[in-house]
Amino acid sequence: VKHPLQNNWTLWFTKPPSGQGASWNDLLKKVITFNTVEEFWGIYNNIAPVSDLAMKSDYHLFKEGVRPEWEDPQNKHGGKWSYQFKDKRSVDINDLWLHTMLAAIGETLEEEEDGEVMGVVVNVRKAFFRIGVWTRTIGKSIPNRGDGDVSGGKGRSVDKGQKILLAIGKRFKETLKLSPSETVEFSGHTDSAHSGSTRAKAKFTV
Ligand code: M7G
Repeated sequence: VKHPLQNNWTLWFTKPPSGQGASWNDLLKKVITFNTVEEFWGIYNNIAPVSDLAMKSDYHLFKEGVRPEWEDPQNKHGGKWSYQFKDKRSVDINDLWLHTMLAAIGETLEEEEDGEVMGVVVNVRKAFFRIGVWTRTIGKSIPNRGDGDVSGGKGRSVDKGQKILLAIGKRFKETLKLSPSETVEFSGHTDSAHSGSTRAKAKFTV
């Protein structure tokens, strides 16, 4: 018997650049799409653990049909919660990434009707590991509908939109087993794209 997931998920991998001139698009590779618990474990048990990945690698686990990049129409007005583990040697990054993936596919990061979570990502960098959760909105208006809409998405009030995002941040922080004195940070993708990096200024923290 196979246990179906609520959504179909696609695993992506960002290859570290070898030499110069490789673009983001050359390096981002789709690995596989799945929709059962059993398939998830089959894949998980057959790919390299995060701790074995080369510097500048990423894994992305996104809902099928959403590319793990700012440019995707479904991410365009979104943002992400993230946390950087700077003490790379003391953190069990494999365990934290596994639990982040399980929270995503098990749909425990949000309420079913929220529809905010697009995917989760882990970045292997020289000075840190970073885990993030991408959201569809930044908790307020999605512009350019031409109707002056100022809702928090899906006809929500801005207040409700921000509450939903904060709740996702809290659950993400729990998933990462962070102490109360540590904070996860939220930033909008537009800021990330402009600064050319995710090290953009945080909009809010939890
Ligand atoms: P990062 O992995 O978000 O953060 O971005 P880092 O600076 O801590 O490593 C690293 C680089 O990857 C960026 O400067 C971009 O060149 C590229 N990059 C990352 N993302 C998530 C995107 C994306 O969504 N679209 C494009 N075009 N490039 C990206």
